[in-house]
Amino acid sequence: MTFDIVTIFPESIRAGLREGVVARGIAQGLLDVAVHDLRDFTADRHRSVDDAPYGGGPGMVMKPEPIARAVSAVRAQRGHLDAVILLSPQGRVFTQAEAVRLSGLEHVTLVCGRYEGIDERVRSLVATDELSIGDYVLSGGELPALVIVDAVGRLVPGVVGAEESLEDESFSRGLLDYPHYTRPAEFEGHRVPDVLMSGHHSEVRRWRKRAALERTLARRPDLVDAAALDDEERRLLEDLETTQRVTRMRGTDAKE
Ligand code: 9D3
Repeated sequence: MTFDIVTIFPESIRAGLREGVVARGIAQGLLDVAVHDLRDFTADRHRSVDDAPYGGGPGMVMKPEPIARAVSAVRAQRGHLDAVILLSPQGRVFTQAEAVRLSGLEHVTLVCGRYEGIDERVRSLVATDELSIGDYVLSGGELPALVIVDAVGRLVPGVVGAEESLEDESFSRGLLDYPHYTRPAEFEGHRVPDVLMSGHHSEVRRWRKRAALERTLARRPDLVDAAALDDEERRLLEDLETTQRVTRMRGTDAKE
C-alpha cells in the first residue's frame, strides 16, 4: 500500500516515520510512504503556499494551486489515486472503521493543512474525503497524517507481526482492553488477581471478558452499544448492568 503525504513540513513527517511498526512495514516493502514538500509545487520566487483571505479577517489561507499541482504530480506518478484525503478540523472524525476501509485501498494521498484554513476549491476539486482525528485544536494536519498512516498501515497484512496479533485488540471487537499484569505477583501492596495465576485458561478468558466489559461500561458506554458481543459477553453484560444498577440504588438511599 502506498501513502503520499503533501505537507509544508516534510521533516516532521519523516521524523514520525523513522521508528516503530510503520517503519518496519516500510523496510519490509509492505508500505511505501512518500513525502512531498508543498513548496516544491509553488510557482513564485517566494515559494508562497498561503495568502490573505478574500473578505478580510485574521490569518492566512492555503492557496489552491500548489496543492492541486502536488496532487496532480502524485497522480501522474502513481497512475491512479484511490483517495485524496484533506486533513482538517471540518472533516468526519477518523475511526477504526475508516481505517479498515482505507486499508483496502492501494494508493492514498494525505494533504496536510496549516494556517487558518485551505481554499474551499481544494475541497471540491482535489479532495475525495475530508478527515479530522478528533475534537481538539492542533497546529496542522501533519500529526493527523501520521496517526492515519499508523492506524491504516498496521492493518496491511504482514505489517504487524504474529506475536502482536491484531486478533485480541480491543477496538477490533469494539470494546476496551482488559487489564494486563506481569511480574511481580505483588507490587506496592497490590496483588495480581488470583485467577490469572491459576493456569485455568477458560476461567482466565471469562475473567478478561468480564473485566473488558466492566471497564467499557464504566468508561465508554457508547462503545458497548455498538460492540459485536457473543452470547457469553451478552450474559456477562446483563449481569454487570444488574450489579451496577443495584450499586447505584444503594448509593441513592435505595428509595426507587
Ligand atoms: C485557531 C484556528 N481555528 C479557528 C476556529 C481553526 C483551525 C484551523 C486549522 C484549527 C486548527 C487548524 C489546524 N488543524 C488541522 O489542520 C487539523 C486537525 C485538528 O486541528 N484537530 C483534529 N484533526 C485535525 S486534521 C487537521
